[in-house]
Amino acid sequence: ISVLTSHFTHSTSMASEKEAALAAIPPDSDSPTIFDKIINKEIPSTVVYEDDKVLAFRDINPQAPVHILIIPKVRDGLTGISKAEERHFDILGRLLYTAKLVAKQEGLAEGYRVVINDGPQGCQSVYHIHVHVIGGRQLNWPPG
Ligand code: TR5
Repeated sequence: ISVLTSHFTHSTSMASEKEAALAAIPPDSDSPTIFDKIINKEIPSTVVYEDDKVLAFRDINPQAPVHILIIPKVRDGLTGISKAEERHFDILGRLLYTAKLVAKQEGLAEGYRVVINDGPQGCQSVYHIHVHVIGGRQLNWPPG
């Protein structure tokens, strides 16, 4: 165990993200997540956009100068994009449209990336659907 602990302590951020994703609540779980506390303002976050349906706030572990998460205020079973149903059409459209609004607000005129990670292999670590808006530097493709 101590060897493993030591390994993880000295692992790269990529490995620790993978570790967090693997340790996260399983994809079929409907348990509350940390984002419920952010929505309820029980935990502080830096909100950059909010309306009655969505909340956008700065990622606590930014991967670029601009890294924002956009989430629905009501999860309604949308733990991830793989759980999308027809009833989610409106909120899914609103999440993507908000990505555009936020990117413009952040001045990302040269481009940016919109990402939804799904499941363990997608490195999803929080099972409340969220759209990442990442920009402010040259991004690489393909991702890791
Ligand atoms: O890996 P996925 O796609 O699931 O993305 C989850 C994101 O949530 C990661 O980029 C984390 O850095 C981010 N995250 C996790 C927490 C958190 C956060 N962003 C803002 N504020 C946060 N708090 C207060 N707590 C977290 N655990």
